[in-house]
Amino acid sequence: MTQRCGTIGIAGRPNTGKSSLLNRLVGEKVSIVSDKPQTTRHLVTGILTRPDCQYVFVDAPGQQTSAKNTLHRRLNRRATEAARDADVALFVVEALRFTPQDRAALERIPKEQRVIAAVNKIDLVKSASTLIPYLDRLAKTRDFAAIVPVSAKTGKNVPALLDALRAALPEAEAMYPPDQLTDRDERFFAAELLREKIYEEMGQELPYRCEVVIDSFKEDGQLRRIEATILVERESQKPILLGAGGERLKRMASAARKDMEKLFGGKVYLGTWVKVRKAWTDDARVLRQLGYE
Ligand SMILES: Nc1nc2c(ncn2[C@@H]2O[C@H](COP(=O)(O)OP(=O)(O)OP(=O)(O)O)[C@@H](O)[C@H]2O)c(=O)[nH]1
Ligand SMILES: [Mg+2]
Repeated sequence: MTQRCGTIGIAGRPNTGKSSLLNRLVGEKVSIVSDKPQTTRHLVTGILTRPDCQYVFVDAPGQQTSAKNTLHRRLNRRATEAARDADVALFVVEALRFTPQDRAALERIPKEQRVIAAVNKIDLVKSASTLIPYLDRLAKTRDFAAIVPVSAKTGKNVPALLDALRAALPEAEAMYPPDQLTDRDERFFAAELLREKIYEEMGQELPYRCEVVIDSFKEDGQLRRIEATILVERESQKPILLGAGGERLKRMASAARKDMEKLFGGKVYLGTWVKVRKAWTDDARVLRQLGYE
């Protein structure tokens, strides 16, 4: 078989399961997931190498229709670029749902870009007969190269999605060594895993006001010593994040540390601090410092 290799930009509105699907496709957790929308903030590459194809997936933030601050606008720009610059865009929607937000996200993918639709969360569809008219309607919204119903949760139909993606990728030699899983380093995953715990633990609004910065990451024999700061926007958010007697922060840090140990395959010491960086989500200078160009 001919060797294929190319990039796949994952697109869609927030919360459709893009990151979950990426993790399922590559078979490892490379991108953080939560039940809250707008979890992903960075472009994360996940690489799957098969004998006849190397898939280079790029996970991206969900495209938001109501960008309320500078951070949102930066994330939307990232999302647009990821879908545009890839060899093929993978548009992820939730089965039986096609909201105005889905439509807007789809319209942000340039007309000339090749798009494959993944209809995710089919494990939640009770009767298969409802899916067929939905797929028909979806097919009318754009000239998709393929439409594949899948479940990131159960893995159902993921092989069919990989086949469809392979057919859309160019003939090329692999770009990365076969055992490489991602382009991100441990420092990046340390920050992301702690941010994931904030999304899991905290109520609706606070995760969006938080950012994790790794102040230092040192390898000390088998031990990784990591110091992290959680930035919040206001003084009043600090005690909420800390919880009574610092209990809540301790719980989040401990959960993050366990995930890091699993991912890195070694012991981790994690020190965490909370600091106020006033209205950082709307401060272009701070956002630039934090890597949101
Ligand atoms: N039942 C079910 N739930 C899923 C499936 N895929 C994802 N989810 C859930 O959907 C929620 C959102 O998943 P994410 O992977 O974070 O979604 P996302 O599209 O990356 O979200 P953003 O990064 O915010 O744009 C989480 O609660 C997931 O557990 C699926 O196939 N079935
Ligand atoms: Mg995501």
